[in-house]
Amino acid sequence: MGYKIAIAGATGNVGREMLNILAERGFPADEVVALASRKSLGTEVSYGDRTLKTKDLDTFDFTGFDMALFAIGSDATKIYAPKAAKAGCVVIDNSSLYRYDPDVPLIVPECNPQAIHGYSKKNIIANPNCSTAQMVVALKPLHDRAKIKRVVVSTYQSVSGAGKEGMDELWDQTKSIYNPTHDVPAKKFQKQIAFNVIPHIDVFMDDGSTKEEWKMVAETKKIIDTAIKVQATCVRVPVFVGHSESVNVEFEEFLDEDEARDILREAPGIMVVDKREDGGYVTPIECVGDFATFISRLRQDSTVENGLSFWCVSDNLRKGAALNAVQIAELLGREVLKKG
Ligand code: 11C
Repeated sequence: MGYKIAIAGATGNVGREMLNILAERGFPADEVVALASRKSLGTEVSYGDRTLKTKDLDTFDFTGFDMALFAIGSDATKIYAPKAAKAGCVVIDNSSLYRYDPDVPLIVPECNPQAIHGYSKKNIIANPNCSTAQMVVALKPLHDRAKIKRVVVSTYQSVSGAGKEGMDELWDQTKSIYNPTHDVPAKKFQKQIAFNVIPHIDVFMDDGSTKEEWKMVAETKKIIDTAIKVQATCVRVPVFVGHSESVNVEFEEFLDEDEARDILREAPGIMVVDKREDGGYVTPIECVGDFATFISRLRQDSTVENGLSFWCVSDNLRKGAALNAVQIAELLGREVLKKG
């Protein structure tokens, strides 16, 4: 017997990837239901070689469902996640609503799988922000070996992180540059994104950082170790899919770059592509559709006592969202629900 699983937000960028990944990984599901808001009702979505017609999230009864993967944003999650959880269905939520709730585990299966057992306090498990997910997969095995003191990260985040509207804005604006009669003003983003970069993602906080930067700090602490200090600068770039990060790490103990490379080669979820030659590194366009987080440009940072720098790239709709959610569902099945 397999699982009954619902996908809330099945017509969005992340919801569609959730369905693709459940099918690709052969998730043991007896029943998969695609849920959407009333305005997308009846839209057809692919699940492997099948087509599912979306049902109304608003009236859906989660009773008898084992799990629900949510990709609907915080406002709708606030309404529907408690309803599903109360019906006995474990919610794996991609929004930021529950990530910092002490009664909700925030899980990246490669880093803190043991946290799964905390799911039962609210019947909810949180999925991290995309920029955090790919970074912690790389940091965790290095932290286990040499204890991280401080991380300085700059991100290069694709427009798909801002949903379909973000992708449309880059596409339309790029075309409009060649056709100046058809002006496409900034709407989803704060400034022109085509042929530009914008050092601003999410709202500003009182200390001058942005919420996206704050998330990287708070989530890294919750997933790996509260003692790790993180300084983040999050930047939107005109790339459709795939987030990149320049990561600088300071450790308690010395960690040689060759040993770090070997550790990362053995680490789950990581693919090291690090040749010191033209093209011997991974760029975002090459990671689209992949499950791995790619590490390149690993090198010693000799400006501090125990420092390393590296380049980290991953598909933000996959490891940064849908893949991690499906991995949590697999973990929950394996460790707790034990069906299938
Ligand atoms: C972006 N990281 O690239 C954001 C998208 O908290 O789940 C995901 C926001 C979140 O715009």
